[in-house]
Amino acid sequence: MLVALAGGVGAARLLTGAVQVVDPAEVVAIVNTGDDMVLHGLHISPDIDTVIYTLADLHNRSTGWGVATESWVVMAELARLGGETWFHLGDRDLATHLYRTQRLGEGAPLHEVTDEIARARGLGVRVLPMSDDPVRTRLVLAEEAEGVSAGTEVAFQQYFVALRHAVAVRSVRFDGAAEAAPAPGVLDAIRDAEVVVVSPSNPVVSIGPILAVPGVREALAARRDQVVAVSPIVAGAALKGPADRLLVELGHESSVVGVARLHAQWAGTLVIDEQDAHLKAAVEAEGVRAVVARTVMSSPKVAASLATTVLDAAR
Ligand code: FO1
Repeated sequence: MLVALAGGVGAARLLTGAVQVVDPAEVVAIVNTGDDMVLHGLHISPDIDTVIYTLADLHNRSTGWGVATESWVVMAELARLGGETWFHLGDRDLATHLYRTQRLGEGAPLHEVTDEIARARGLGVRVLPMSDDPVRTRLVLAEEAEGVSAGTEVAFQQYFVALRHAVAVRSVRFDGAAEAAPAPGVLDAIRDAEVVVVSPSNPVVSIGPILAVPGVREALAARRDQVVAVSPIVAGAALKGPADRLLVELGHESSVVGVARLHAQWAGTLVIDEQDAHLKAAVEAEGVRAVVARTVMSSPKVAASLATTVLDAAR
């Protein structure tokens, strides 16, 4: 069984590679819910939806989130009413949030609703939220941005979308993490996995919340030789999003060595891109085995070979 700690786009790409080399029924994605929010009274789980839409081949390829061949009638009408339209919710995407909100309102836990949505979308992969309990990523700004003063704590989507993450961050916390329980099946999946891959997602705000759920770090550390991280940083930069800036702003190094340091306690191996091959020894000096491979998943074929590299690294 291949278990992936998953954030958004990078994780979804790797999972599309994994299902080419492993039976999808043998793949489990443990997904970040720190980005979740309630907007228009709807519970939105961006990373869960990105993973499910991508594995169902429904995703919008240019943005990485939301649904392809989308329409925006509701958003346009909402704008006419003077409603909030800063967070773009397409008509087909809205169905997901309506269904999820209805089921949660009926008392179904998030892992059950997520399983129903994944099955309805035809997935063989098991998609698990990291927790059924609310964990919300919140960031303190290090500088003023668009009228929001330095020192203000904002919710994740306000940082990522409203402020376009174009603002330095002073600190990040995962509100609710200490009181959260891993969703049913999360710790068992980590314990029984042939390999656990820490996906190439943002180490701070996509992988960080999953690690903050009590019990997860310990479960990973107990399987350290089977835990393989894939660096989201290539040649010092993030392929997409603010991972590189966030690492530096929070006092880490935006390099494969910095990523190795972050995961050294629970990941025995770090897969680094060929562009960082010259840093192999520096990564291994952190006590983490370095495996050099193509990690920029420019095609499903590259994603499949990366998944194979991850599996081989754990064997
Ligand atoms: N990201 C944006 O930059 N702008 C948006 O309007 C936006 C809407 C949106 C709607 C549903 C959804 O699942 C994701 C959406 N995202 C949007 C992406 C989202 O902020 C990110 O996927 C994650 O939260 C970070 O990976």
